[in-house]
Amino acid sequence: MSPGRSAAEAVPTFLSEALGGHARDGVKLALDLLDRSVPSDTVIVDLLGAAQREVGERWFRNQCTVAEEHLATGVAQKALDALADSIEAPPERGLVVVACAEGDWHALPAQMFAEMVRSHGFGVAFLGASTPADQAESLLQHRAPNALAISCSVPLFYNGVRSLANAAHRQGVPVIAGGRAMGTGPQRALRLGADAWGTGMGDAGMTLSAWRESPPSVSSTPYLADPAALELEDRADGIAVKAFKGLTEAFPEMGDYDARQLARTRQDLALIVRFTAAARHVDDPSVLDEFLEWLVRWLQLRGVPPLALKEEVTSLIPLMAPIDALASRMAEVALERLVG
Ligand code: B12
Repeated sequence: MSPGRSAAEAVPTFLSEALGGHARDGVKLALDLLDRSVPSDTVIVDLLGAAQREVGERWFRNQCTVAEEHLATGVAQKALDALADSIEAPPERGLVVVACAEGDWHALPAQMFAEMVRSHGFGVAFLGASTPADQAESLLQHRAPNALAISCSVPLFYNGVRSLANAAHRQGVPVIAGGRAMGTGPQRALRLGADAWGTGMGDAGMTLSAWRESPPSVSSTPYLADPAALELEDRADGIAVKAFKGLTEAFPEMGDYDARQLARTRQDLALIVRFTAAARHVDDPSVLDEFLEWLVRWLQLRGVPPLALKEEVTSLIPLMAPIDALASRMAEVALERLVG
């Protein structure tokens, strides 16, 4: 690697090594930055994190297959493990347990955060992907950490955040939540029962240090989801089947869809319902807006006109209304924004 290149500038080379299957070269590139005294947090965020986001964008744009994403993620994982082995962490002060919300398989972002926490002198127990709350609870009871850090990458797993937070609170452990799905402010995290929200080691590091000095008092009264939003989530597939039937009757041109397009439409309908329920769980319409923007882009990049999405949301609104009136209203407003 040329001398002086920053972590961000090294992303294209790292990605071409990773996608070319040259895992050792990718790992070496990350370790070289560390040798040049680039802080490990910077290597993690500006090299590995940025490379992963770029892979996600390419996958989204159909410029990279799922297989290539897995290949690149595997190299980023190896590089992260190598960095973790090379980081000289200060003596451990306290313990932080890091876990993904149940259902969420994005373990790598959680591990990136975990390694940064470790490099800042905390002991870390990293539980990996999708952690069931009851299993986490017995570990928390046994290890009595200073904090539980919950990572959530996709809003579909908000209930997993909530149940982990409730489990931690039953054991008197304070909770910080972060990750891509936790948004740009504390609202989502707090609505799910977390005591704090963070984006990275800057803000989260301060919270964890403060808690180590002076643990916050936590209430064991559980945060409960709105039953209507929970029911909506449970019935997403059934609602999607009904909406799909209505759409095929109203739009005979759907008869020209191939099997893949039909399956995708059914899947999208269920996802719209699930993301509406997710928005309800955190009382934040932007969860649904962001998802619909994502879906519009997804469909456009695959040659499906946005009109199809408008029809999909329109068909779902009356089916959601009897189960969760607030959700159906949220979808109406999101639809207005989408077409407006
Ligand atoms: C790799 C990957 C996967 C891998 C994960 C493997 C692994 N070991 O992690 C696999 C293949 C499992 C996967 C599956 C899916 N994925 Co995925 N995935 C990704 C990808 C490409 C990279 C993830 C990553 O490593 N990010 C890198 C880090 C840097 O991201 P980060 O979240 O910002 O994390 C940082 C901070 O947030 C912070 N942080 C993290 N946790 C915490 C916690 C606390 C407390 C704090 C304070 C901070 C903090 O530290 C991190 C380092 O800076 C992303 C793209 C992306 N933009 O992230 C998509 C992405 C997240 N996936 C996506 C999707 C849709 C899915 C699937 C639903 C696809 C499908 N149809 O099956 C499934 C869901 C599976 C499940 N049940 O979880 C979408 C989500 C879109 C949306 N609307 O929400 C994304 C954004 C891709 C895209 N461009 O559309 N995925």
